[in-house]
Amino acid sequence: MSHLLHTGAPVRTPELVILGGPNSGKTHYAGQLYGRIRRRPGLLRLRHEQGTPSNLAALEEVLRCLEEGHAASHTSADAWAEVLLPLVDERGNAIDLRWPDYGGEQLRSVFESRAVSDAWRLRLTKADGWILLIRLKSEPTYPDAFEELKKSKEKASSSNTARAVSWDANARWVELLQILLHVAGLGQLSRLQRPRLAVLLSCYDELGAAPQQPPREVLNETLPLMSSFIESTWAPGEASIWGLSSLGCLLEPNSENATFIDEGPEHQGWLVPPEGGTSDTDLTRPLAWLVGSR
Ligand SMILES: Nc1nc2c(ncn2[C@@H]2O[C@H](COP(=O)(O)OP(=O)(O)OP(=O)(O)O)[C@@H](O)[C@H]2O)c(=O)[nH]1
Ligand SMILES: [Mg+2]
Repeated sequence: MSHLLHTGAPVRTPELVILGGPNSGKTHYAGQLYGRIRRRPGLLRLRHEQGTPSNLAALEEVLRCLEEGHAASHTSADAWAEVLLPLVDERGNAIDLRWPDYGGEQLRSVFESRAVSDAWRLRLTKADGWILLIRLKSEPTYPDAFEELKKSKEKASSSNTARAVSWDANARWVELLQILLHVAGLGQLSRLQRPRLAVLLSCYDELGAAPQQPPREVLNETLPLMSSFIESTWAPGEASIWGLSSLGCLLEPNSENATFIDEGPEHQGWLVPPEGGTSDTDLTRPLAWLVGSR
């Protein structure tokens, strides 16, 4: 999709959908992206001829919290806010990107009620790229459950009761992705070229994974079923898996982190690219890949 600026230069307007449950890191990634494109540009930066975009109060607020060394607050369950980021890539291509933030409970309730609002259906159908934020540390899995199944009833641990009421994250993500693909009208007979999928393993610092390990391997070790679902659903090269640490460490609402205060949030946070290797401070890389600027 594109429209013309009054200068005659075409501006691309790719649509992205951000998918992440509560506490998955959506708001802090958005705030850190904003700090990067404004103050420490990488592959994507702000288009200054546009002046300061006017609807950025929410992101300014996240950055202000981080400058004071503490976390921003949880986004309320029914909130939906969208900002328009006028960007330019390395080659000088102008891109207008609408970036949404919302309470992650909305995605959870899609799964639980198996119902998708018209607004979500439209977004999913129109999107050129999907971003999936997964905080692996908070994903419940039960790798020992199969072993337990072999034991007699008396010997099996009582934690089986908990398993019976809580879904393994593998099954939950595959089910959710199937619902979303179905709603978006995307069949799974042939592997998908569009929308591109960027899986961001958020709060990657919590996992202690070595940067040289490709994040795909980390996903595969932790959520093997979900990882193979992605590999068999998307065409090779159209899904990529990144390690994302927007903050580099955990901040609480009452933290006073001296490094954030002294050096500024734009100097914190890093990601591990799909191929692994050294970590990179350019948090815009997954977006540049999604919108085809890389
Ligand atoms: N360790 C670590 N913690 C992080 C990072 N990014 C965010 N967090 C923490 O994770 C918590 C949740 O992050 P948010 O960005 O608020 O999550 P959200 O997806 O917007 O959550 P909802 O608003 O509830 O939908 C916050 O307490 C952050 O401090 C990170 O890179 N590393
Ligand atoms: Mg939030």
